[in-house]
Amino acid sequence: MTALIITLCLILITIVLVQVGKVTELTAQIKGERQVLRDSSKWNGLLSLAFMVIFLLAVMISAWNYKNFMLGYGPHEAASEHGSVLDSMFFITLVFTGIVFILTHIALFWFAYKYRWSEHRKAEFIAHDNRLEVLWTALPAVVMTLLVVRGLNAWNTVMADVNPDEEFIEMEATGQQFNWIIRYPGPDGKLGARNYRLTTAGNQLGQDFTDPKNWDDVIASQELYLPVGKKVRVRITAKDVLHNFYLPQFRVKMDAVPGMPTYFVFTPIKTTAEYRNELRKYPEYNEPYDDTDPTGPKRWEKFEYELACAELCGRGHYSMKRILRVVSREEFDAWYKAQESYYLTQIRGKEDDPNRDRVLDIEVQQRAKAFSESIKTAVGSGNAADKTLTLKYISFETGSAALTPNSKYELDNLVTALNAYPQLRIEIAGHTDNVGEPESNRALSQQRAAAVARYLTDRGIEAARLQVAGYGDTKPVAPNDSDENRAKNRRTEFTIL
Ligand SMILES: [Cu+2]
Repeated sequence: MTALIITLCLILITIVLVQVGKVTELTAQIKGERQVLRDSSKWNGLLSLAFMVIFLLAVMISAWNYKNFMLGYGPHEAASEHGSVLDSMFFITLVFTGIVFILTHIALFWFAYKYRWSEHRKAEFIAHDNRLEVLWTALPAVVMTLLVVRGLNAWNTVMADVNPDEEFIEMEATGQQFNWIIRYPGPDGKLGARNYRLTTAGNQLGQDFTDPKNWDDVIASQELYLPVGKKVRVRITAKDVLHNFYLPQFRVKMDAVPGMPTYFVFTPIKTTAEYRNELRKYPEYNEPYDDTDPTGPKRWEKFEYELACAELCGRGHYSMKRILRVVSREEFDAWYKAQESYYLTQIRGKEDDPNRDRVLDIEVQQRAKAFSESIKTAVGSGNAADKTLTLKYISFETGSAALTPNSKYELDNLVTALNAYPQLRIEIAGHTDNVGEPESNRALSQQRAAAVARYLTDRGIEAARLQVAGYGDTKPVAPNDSDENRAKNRRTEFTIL
C-alpha cells in the first residue's frame, strides 16, 4: 500500500514539474526571455537569503537544544583533574570552527544574492591576488598554531608519568576476550612481576609467585574502587587482541596492546555520590531508570562510572564493562583492607605454588597474630574446653619425633606466649590416629610431645612449667574412618593448667 502511494506521489510530482516547465516556456514567449531571466534570478537570490536565515537559525536552535550532550557541559562535565583541560580544547576548537562556519555560510548566500544575474553586470576574472593569498594562508596558520601549541601543552600535561617520589596508587588492567582483569597491589603498594610463560587456568595473569611482591596482590572480582583526589597510575596491557581502556567520565582512553604495556595517570575529583548529585539537576536524569517501573529509582540515583572497552575486539566486546566506584579515602581504605590476596586464597599450597615448602613472612606475621589472640582468649576463659589449643602448624618427619624445620615458627609463638604470661603452666600432649600398634603409637606421641618440650626449654622456658603426655590413639577428636579424619587425630596440643 505504502509503495503504491509513493509511486503515485512520484508520478504526480513529475507531472507538476513538467507542467511548471511548460508554463515557464509559455510566459517566456509572452514576456520575453530577458524579463523572465531577470525575475527568476531575483527570486533565486532572495530564496538563497531566506534559506541562509532559516538554515543558520536551525543550526543555532539545534545546538542549543542538544547542548547537554556536549562533552564538558551540563551533565557531561569531566570527573578527573585533566578532563577539563581536554574539554576546553574541544570547546575552543568548536568556537573557532563555529565562527568560520557561520561567516562562510553568510558570505556564500549573500554573494549568491548580491551577484545574481543582471544584464548591466559582467563577471570579473581574477587570475591571482597576493593580498587574498596572504590572508587565507596566514589566518588559518595563526589559528592552527594557537590550537596546536595549546594541544601540545595539554598532551604533555595529560600524558605525564608520575614522579617516583609522588604519592599515587598503581593499578593494572589486563584486557582479554571478554573481560578486564584488574589487579591492585597489596599493602606493599607494589605490583608483582609477570611472565606470560607462567600463565595457567589458575594463574591467568602469569604472575611470578616467587616474587614476594605478588603475594599480597589483589585481583578485584566485582566493582572497582578508587579514592577521590588521589593520583592513579593504570598499567594497561592485553592478553590476546587490541582492547581499549576507556573511562568516559574521566576522559581516560588508552589502547591495551598485547606485548606492549601502556599507562595512563589521572586523578578522580568527584565521587560517584557527588556526580549523582550533579546529575540530579537535569530533567533527563529525573526520569525513571526503568521505564516499566515509573515509581522506581531515577536515572541519577542509578548512575555509575563505568569502565568499558573502546575497541571492537570481538563478539563479546559489549560485555567488557565494569563498574567503578569513586569513594572517600576512608571508604576506599575499608574496601581495600577487606580484599584478599589472590595468591594466599587461590594459589597457596596448590599445584601452581612454587613456595609450597616455605612459610612466607606474611603467613608468619598472620599466624603470630592469630596465636597471640587465641592464647589471650584461652587465658581469660573460665571454660575448661577453651584451655586446650592445637599446634596447627607443627609437623614431624614421618614415623619419627624429629620436628620439621617449618615447625619453629609456631613453636616460637608459643615461646613468646610463655614469656608474656610467666605464671602459665602447660601440658603438651601428643596424639596419633589408630593406624599401627597402640603401644608404639603411645610411645611415638610421648616422644613427639617431649620434642616440643625440649624445643621450649632450649629457648629458656623452665622445665617445671611444662608437663608432657603421650596419649597415642586414645583421645581422637574425630572417628578414624577417613584420611581426612585420621589427619585431624594426628596432632599436638597443649592445655593451660
Ligand atoms: Cu575489548
